[in-house]
Amino acid sequence: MTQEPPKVLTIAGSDSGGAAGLQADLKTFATLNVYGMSVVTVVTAQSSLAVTAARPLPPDFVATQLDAVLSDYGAVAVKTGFIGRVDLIHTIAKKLIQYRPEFVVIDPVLVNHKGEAMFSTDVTEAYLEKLLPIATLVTPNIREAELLAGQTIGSREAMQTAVRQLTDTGPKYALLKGWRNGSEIVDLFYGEGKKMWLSSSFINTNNLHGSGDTFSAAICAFLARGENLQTAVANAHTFTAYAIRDAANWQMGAGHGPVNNLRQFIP
Ligand code: PXL
Repeated sequence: MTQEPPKVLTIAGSDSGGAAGLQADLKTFATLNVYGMSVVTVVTAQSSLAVTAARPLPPDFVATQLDAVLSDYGAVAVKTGFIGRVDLIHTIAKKLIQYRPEFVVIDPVLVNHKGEAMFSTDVTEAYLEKLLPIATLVTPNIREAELLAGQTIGSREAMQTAVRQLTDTGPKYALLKGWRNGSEIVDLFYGEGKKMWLSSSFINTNNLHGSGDTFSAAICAFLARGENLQTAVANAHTFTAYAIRDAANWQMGAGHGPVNNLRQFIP
């Protein structure tokens, strides 16, 4: 008999193009041999070139989806992706408090791939007030951390200040991603007395759509498989670096294409 896979849930938007959002998460979960579930927050019409429309789902319907999966299957690890609305943030926070999954990874989707803020500041404030306090781990990129921490981040020292500040707002751990230092991309993991710098080579590519989603989904998968948080982050970092490198020269669409989150990976 095949052993039951560990269960993980993404609370995220749908990307009709399949590069980002819950599609990136479910592909990553499957590749890493965990059972993936998805609660949809928003449905987007999206290509590699643009998001042409986005329809948020009503908060009570998101709550009903969460009740359905968490009251029955349950999930060891849960991640949030694209939410973008204060009312949805409140609903999701309430349900996570009600069901208390062991690991909660908050990927605060606040900026687009050009680094521009996508939502008004009340969304950032709602993350700080409602979701970060119940997170095991928060995983902003540099621009998102700048919005959350209210300061610019342009050095290793500033990264250290930002992760300390982020963990002061509630999450046990913070992973700050994507500081470009010459030919290197530097990430910093911090929390509960642990600190780990991660680095990978800068790759000049158009194909990073869904790379952040893939990283946080992989962290959830490794956590659900029983790794400790630091190892889960390190494995997910390696998985994501390979996913980016593999797809660097792909031309899947005319624009900002996906990473290879289907690559077989044994840590
Ligand atoms: O990569 C962030 C992201 C997450 N979820 C959805 C998205 C995007 C970016 O395009 O559309 C649904």
